[in-house]
Amino acid sequence: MDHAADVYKTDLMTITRHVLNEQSKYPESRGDFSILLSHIVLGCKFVCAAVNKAGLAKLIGLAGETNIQGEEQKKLDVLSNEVFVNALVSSGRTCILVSEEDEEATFVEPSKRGRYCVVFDPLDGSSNIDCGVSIGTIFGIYLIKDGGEPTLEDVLQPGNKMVAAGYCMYGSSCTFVLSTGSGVHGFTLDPSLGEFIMTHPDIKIPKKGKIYSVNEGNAKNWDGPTAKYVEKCKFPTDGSSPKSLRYIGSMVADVHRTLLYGGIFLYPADKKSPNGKLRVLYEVFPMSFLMEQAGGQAFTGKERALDLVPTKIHERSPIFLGSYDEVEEIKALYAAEE
Ligand code: AHM
Ligand code: MG
Repeated sequence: MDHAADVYKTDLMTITRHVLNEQSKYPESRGDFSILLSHIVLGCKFVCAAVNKAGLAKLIGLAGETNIQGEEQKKLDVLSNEVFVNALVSSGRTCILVSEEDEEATFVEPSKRGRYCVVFDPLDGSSNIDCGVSIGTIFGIYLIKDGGEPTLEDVLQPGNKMVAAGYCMYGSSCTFVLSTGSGVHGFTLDPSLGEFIMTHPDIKIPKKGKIYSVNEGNAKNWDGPTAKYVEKCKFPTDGSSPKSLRYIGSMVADVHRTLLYGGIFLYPADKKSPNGKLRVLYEVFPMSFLMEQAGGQAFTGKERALDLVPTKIHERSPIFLGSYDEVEEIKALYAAEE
């Protein structure tokens, strides 16, 4: 037996190798996607390093600006946004960028333009930075039609038009989860190599789950179906055991757990926020894309989340996503209301 192979895994599936493998299925592919992705991965590695050093480098703190949602922006948000914008523009493969941190979409100058539009939240869950809880980057990718000037219409597309989506979680390890439309794969950063190595091939979400994840502090203002669903989680009427509640308040971490362990994550509408809190383009769509690719479902309370057609780049939507059977229950409760 090969001793080295016994101790070390010697055939490593990096993200680049994985994407190149996938691309080889399409002979017409020009390799642009793997270049784009390598720039996104670079951004994630940078943010991962910055998050790890945040306490030491005194990077945490208010940058004295507010973002377009009127929230206080932390320095790490600003830094992460700059890193991703620079990495994406310099890839030469993008034409439009939509970031949670920028009010307007960025149209890449013609000399650096490519065919991809990237929508992203560079550092989601920033209220968790100060206490060291997991945070993450979320992204979705669209392809513009060949020829023609890019316009905002190219990103105001339903999620079912995305060609890829993913997130990177900066937690106890740095985990990158990606779907290019043929399943969901997870990679973990090996800090000694500086490479993401495939650790979770072909993730499938369990069909049923034992965990629900929601900010119950908003319960007073929930609509009927949400209230009924959560009540059933706690007091099931079919003889099953009550579900456990897990809520980190950091979408990437809550969705990552839901993907691996099953269950449901919900950020519903309420009387104060009739469209919920989470943003369609760079939070709801990428996570819904991943859920469906993993065998789960994503629903807005009205329709399949990926069929929603956004009209504004920072639009919000209620979202229920997770195990197939759990989302089926929510859908039935909304259908009964009609
Ligand atoms: P952010 O983009 O300002 O960080 O807000 C999004 C975050 C999500 O990560 C998380 O799911 C949600 O806000 C939590 O909201 P709440 O504190 O209302 O439960
Ligand atoms: Mg966010």
